[in-house]
Amino acid sequence: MSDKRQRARVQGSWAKPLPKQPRAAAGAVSNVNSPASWSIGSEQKPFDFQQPTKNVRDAPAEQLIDCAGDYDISRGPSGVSRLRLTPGFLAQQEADWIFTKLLAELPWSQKTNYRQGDAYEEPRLTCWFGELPYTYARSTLAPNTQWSPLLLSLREKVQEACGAGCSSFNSLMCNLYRDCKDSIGWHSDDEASLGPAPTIASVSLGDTRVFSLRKQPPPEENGDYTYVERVRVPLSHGALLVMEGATQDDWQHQVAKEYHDRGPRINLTFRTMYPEPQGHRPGSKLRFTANPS
Ligand SMILES: O=C(O)CCC(=O)C(=O)O
Repeated sequence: MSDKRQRARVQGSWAKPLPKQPRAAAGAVSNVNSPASWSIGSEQKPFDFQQPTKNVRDAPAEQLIDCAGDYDISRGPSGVSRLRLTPGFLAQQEADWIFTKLLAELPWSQKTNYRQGDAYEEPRLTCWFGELPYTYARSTLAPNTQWSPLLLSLREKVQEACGAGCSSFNSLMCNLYRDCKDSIGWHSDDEASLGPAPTIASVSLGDTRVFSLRKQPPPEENGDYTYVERVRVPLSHGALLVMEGATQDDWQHQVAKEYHDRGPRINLTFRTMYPEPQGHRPGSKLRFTANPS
């Protein structure tokens, strides 16, 4: 290939010839040292750079949590929001075996939720264990006390790891993300039936998915999440994540869809449920947040 042709080649295709520049009128100044100017056609206009008067606002950088440890992600009037991550909480072979068994044996089904009167199917499969029903997004998972020996021993192991304050997980929400298109939208686990400042312990099995958190914006932001703090926690096969303190009050979380293939993932969230407070509509929130999807 000639040198000229080689230079004209752009990323595997051929460069289009550049449009002809209008010739500068005779006497027109074309000098990099003169004040900045821009042109439309042959017309030249002076351009004065103005320093912006308003402060330009940057969103805070997203924080990545991917190592074992306790992380205080915020501290506010409602208290400390704490995440405790233990990657490899279950050893690889144990996690493989549990994953295969739960995928095959749990009574997975697709829940129908309601938003402003419209029904929609959750983009994942779920099943629920506990003596009490669990209502969220205007639909109820019926009580189910059929804990298998495997689920009971997992609960034991999780409670031991969580220590004091986690000895009474009486309920388990199981989520199955079949592929990269399955997800759970932004929400907080803050139904009144979970009590104030709930501790929630979540075990992940199968393909890694990103668990994201975003801070609740202050009231003056009118529900705008543009500038809030964000945290990203990749949850791998066998990982344990515990959310504590004010995490459900002050943060929302989600597992978003992904645009690359993902294998199935199971998430088990152990919780302590209380009977719905008297006079409360089932599933009502301690404070208002959007429904998960
Ligand atoms: O799949 C996960 O890691 C999160 C599940 C979740 O947010 C929930 O069950 O409320």
